[in-house]
Amino acid sequence: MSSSGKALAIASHVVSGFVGNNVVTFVLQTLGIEVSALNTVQFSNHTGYHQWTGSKVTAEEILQLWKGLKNVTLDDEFDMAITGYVPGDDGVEAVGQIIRELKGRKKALFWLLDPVMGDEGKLYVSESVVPVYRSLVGFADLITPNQYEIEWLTGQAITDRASIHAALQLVHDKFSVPHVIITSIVLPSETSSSTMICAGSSITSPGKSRPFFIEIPVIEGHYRGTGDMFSALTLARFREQVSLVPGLLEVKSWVSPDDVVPTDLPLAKAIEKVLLSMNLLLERTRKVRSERLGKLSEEQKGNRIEQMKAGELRLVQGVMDILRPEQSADLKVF
Ligand code: PLP
Ligand code: PXL
Repeated sequence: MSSSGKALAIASHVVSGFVGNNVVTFVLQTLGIEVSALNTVQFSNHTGYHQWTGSKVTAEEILQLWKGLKNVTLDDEFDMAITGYVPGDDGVEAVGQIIRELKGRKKALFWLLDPVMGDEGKLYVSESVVPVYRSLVGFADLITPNQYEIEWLTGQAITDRASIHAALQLVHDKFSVPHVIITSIVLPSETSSSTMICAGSSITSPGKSRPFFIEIPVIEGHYRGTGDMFSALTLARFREQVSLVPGLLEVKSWVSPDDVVPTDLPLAKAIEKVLLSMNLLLERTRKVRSERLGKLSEEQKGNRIEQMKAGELRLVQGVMDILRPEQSADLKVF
């Protein structure tokens, strides 16, 4: 497989279940990327259960772990970094420091930044995190905000296709980020309730970029860890695409013809594959959830904990959805 290499993954850890680094590690390893996982929280389970034990990792502890890697020269092996949920502004600052050091050492280090801040109108990090992300985003090679997060980052409200376009352009112009994907956009005016939009854009040459849109079916139910799965799949699949281009991870300087049709963009090709995997794995998860809830009494069915347990991503069972989505779609392996 063309995708090999080593990634530093900074995200949360749960003892049981599939969010954060449990997802990122499995997805990247399945697709042939070695992972060093630096955990930003250690909780018993994800917060959707509304109760958990454990603690956040402090910014000092994050930097201490980074220092430990440097002390034994394990820091010079990474050619990718992927970062997700970090709860506080000092933690995000610490992540920024790590990335700056990594990039200072190896210019071609590729950083996928998922600026996890909130969803569906609610912030789930402290508001003080927002300006820190704004100050760091220019170091990223690819960002994967959702609709709510892109609004916080750019100040551009997403209401229609023109505003999606404007937000994508702002990411390139204001922050100089070469690649961006906005996930799970819901536009009542443009999409039916059964679909949502994933919109992306890559800079193709100085001052020019190519946006694209992909409409995807919404799968019934709310699942945790989907953003982590999306960003890990995106890192692996995009790397497969750009590794076909001479210059390998020098994505910032990579130039494609401006007349490339959007569907030929490496980012768009990668995202098509990512969304196929997402669709298969979420459909698998939905089926298991519905079977499990179907076996419960009405009272148990209404219990939040039972609902969360039933809806954990079926990641291990879905390894083929991740590895070979085209074949998995044909085989319908369950
Ligand atoms: N759900 C589905 C079906 C998706 O395809 C994606 C990404 O496109 C997500 C969720 C992830 O979105 P978010 O970053 O809002 O968690
Ligand atoms: O990205 C999802 C996620 C990550 N980390 C923790 C979470 C969740 C979603 O609930 O609780 C700790």
